[in-house]
Amino acid sequence: MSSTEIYGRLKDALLELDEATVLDLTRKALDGGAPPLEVIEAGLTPAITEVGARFERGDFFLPELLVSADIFTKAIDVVKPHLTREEGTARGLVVIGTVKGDIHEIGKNVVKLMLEVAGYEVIDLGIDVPLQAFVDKQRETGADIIAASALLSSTMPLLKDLVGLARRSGVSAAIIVGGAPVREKHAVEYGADGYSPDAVGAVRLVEELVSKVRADRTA
Ligand code: B12
Repeated sequence: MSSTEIYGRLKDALLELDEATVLDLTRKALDGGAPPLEVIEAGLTPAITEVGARFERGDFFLPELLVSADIFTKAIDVVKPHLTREEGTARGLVVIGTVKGDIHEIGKNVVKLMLEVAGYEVIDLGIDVPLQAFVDKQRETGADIIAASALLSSTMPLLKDLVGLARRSGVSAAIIVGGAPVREKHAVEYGADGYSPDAVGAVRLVEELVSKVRADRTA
């Protein structure tokens, strides 16, 4: 079976909430030599995204969402030991979290994982994180980047509040934002330093911004 076929079946299995098959196909893809990052990006992420689309269409309900989120997390755990991290000192320090009032963590966790694999140290504040906690942790650690995730219309405006709070507090880190409803135009409106619609883009963004932040600090 080719990787593409496996990913197609993987999506079907997740939509059927068939945990054993999802985990089995994830292992098959890895054993067949598929790169672990590809398994996450091309296999698992489109599958959970389709779950989201079905929920939005009213074909799936909360119980199915919870089960699929749990299966997705277990599949990521299968992939994790196959990921080789870039060796050496960390390329930068990132504080990440999902903002107050929001408990969505799947996307944030994928971004965190990709950053770690790319050689960054990531401090994960978790979900439902008060804005002040992002600022306090950056201050305590001297992190280069604050990365904030929001998935609800009601919590998206907090990204703007976070940028405002961080700027007023004189934080010397770049602030990046993301989450399914967030678009480039919001990031611009909020005054954030960057936005990406996905985890691969988030890594690229962090790469660019860490150099910029460090150059600004020494200027
Ligand atoms: C899974 C899910 C849940 C799960 C979360 C499980 C978990 N452990 O995270 C559960 C069931 C708990 C849940 C709860 C709720 N949910 Co919900 N949920 C979803 C769903 C279906 C998928 C989200 C997801 O995980 N996607 C997969 C990941 C990989 O994608 P992602 O999060 O977008 O992340 C990617 C990018 O956005 C980006 N990214 C993410 N974060 C960041 C951060 C940075 C800095 C960067 C650069 C990039 C980045 O990279 C990621 C990887 O590629 C979405 C639908 C959707 N289409 O998004 C609804 C959705 C977000 N939920 C919704 C709602 C309404 C709720 C509830 C209020 C439902 C309820 N009635 O109780 C509660 C909210 C509780 C709360 N206070 O937060 C709505 C929001 C509507 C709105 N406009 O506000 C959505 C859009 C569904 C809908 N259309 O109704 N949900």
